[in-house]
Amino acid sequence: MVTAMHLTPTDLLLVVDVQNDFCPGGALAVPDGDAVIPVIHRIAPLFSHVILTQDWHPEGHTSFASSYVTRKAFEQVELSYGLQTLWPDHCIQGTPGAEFHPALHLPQAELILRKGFRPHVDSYSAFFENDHATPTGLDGYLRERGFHRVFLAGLAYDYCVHYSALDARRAGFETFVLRDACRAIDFAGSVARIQTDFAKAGIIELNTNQLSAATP
Ligand code: VGL
Ligand code: ZN
Repeated sequence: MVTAMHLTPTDLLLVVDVQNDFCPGGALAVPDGDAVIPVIHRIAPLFSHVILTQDWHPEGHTSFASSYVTRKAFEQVELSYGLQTLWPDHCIQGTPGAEFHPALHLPQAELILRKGFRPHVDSYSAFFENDHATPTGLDGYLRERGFHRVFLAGLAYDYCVHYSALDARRAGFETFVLRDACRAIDFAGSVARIQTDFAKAGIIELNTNQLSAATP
């Protein structure tokens, strides 16, 4: 059990998909999704570097149930790269649902990484699209910037945070999930399974009260 985590200047806060469509009232609302915002605002000043991700789909995206005649949201379909869950239309490029929640205030963010923009591939992870083959470029960016440890916050714990954390770890970064700075969709008991996956992968779950700023 980790008790206190001292941050260093090469630590990165990765804020995942805090967008209108994932917050209450949005097209794919995560229960209590906007509750992550004050938590993220409290911890962001402890980090020297912040990056945001933005789910960013074209209309008619292959992950939308509406793209199929006989399918409903939350069903699964077999695509060329494997099983894909179908979602209500969400985070369509240039629409209000795709914008960051208006209360999110992180002007210091150094990069906004958009993902899910290829019409035929979904991308939960900020590192690899759902075909597990197409890179987003984030791995190279983080490496070139000299970051060593990635701390994740945002939405949804069981989808984009989950897959981003696994890929960060696989890419060789020490990876931490800030549990109280995330909220989950949690259908079909996904949360309990993910906690086991994280432990197996060597990903550490922390609460934000365990973080402290780097001591100079
Ligand atoms: C997400 C489902 C579909 C997420 C994005 O941000 O967790 N989930 N697209
Ligand atoms: Zn999406």
